[in-house]
Amino acid sequence: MPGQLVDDDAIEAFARDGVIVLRGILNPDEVSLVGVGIDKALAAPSKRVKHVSDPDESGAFVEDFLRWSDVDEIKHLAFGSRVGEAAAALMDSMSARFYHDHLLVKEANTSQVTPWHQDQPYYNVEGTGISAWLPADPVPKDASPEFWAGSHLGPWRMPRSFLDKEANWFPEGSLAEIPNIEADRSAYDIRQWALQPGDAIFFSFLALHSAPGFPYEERRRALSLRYLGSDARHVVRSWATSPSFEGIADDLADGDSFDHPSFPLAWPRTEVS
Ligand SMILES: O=C(O)CCC(=O)C(=O)O
Repeated sequence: MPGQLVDDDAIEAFARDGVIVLRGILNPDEVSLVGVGIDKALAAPSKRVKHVSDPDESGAFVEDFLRWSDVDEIKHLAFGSRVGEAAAALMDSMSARFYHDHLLVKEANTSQVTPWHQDQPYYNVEGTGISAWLPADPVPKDASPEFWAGSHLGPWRMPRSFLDKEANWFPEGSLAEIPNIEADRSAYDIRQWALQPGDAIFFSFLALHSAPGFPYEERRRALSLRYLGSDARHVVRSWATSPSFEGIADDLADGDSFDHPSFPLAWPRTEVS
């Protein structure tokens, strides 16, 4: 039962805030899999890899996506750990279908911030979704992701490319812009936590979030595992989503559920090949 892992207070807090931290959700054997999986994936990057920092600035910010089918450690974390069960419980859903994994690595002394954004406007999803951000390395509070609590209840906001701020998804003017949160931080209920490997921040696909650069001598490797609630429905987009699921619109129509081999159930647990 999902309720055994996440109590009613946590479910209520997540519904209200759209973000919650769960400490020690990975078991001791799983903690090291996050870093091993990320390093394996980035040693042979996929065609989706993105370098999201200016080469003239210090450090580097690298992202890659959808590595669960070729990196066993990521597959185990996505489907075999308690993360999927907690995702279902927090979404108040009987199931959690795996959507994708997203690797986000800031090398030592990275100045590049992750700008404020919501995730769902980049996707092909209507309905409920949740991410679990799993650090492979200790993350001090001042370098950890930040979340505007309650923002998941507000409107969808304009997605833009991180570096050049281009509107590559929804057309200009079609969604509300993200407010300038940095200009008046005290006006927002911003949440941030120091993290250890094994912890996870769970956040709604619609929670506005950002992350500072990483001004430390160590790396900040993180894996976001993303899950869909039972009400999630496929939306056919006329643009390439991020990540893109090539050919998916040949199989799933607008409004279909994500019951498809690309999105296996993580909870209840099933055998995933
Ligand atoms: O790791 C980061 O810098 C930001 C995380 C993020 O945007 C996400 O996981 O959706």
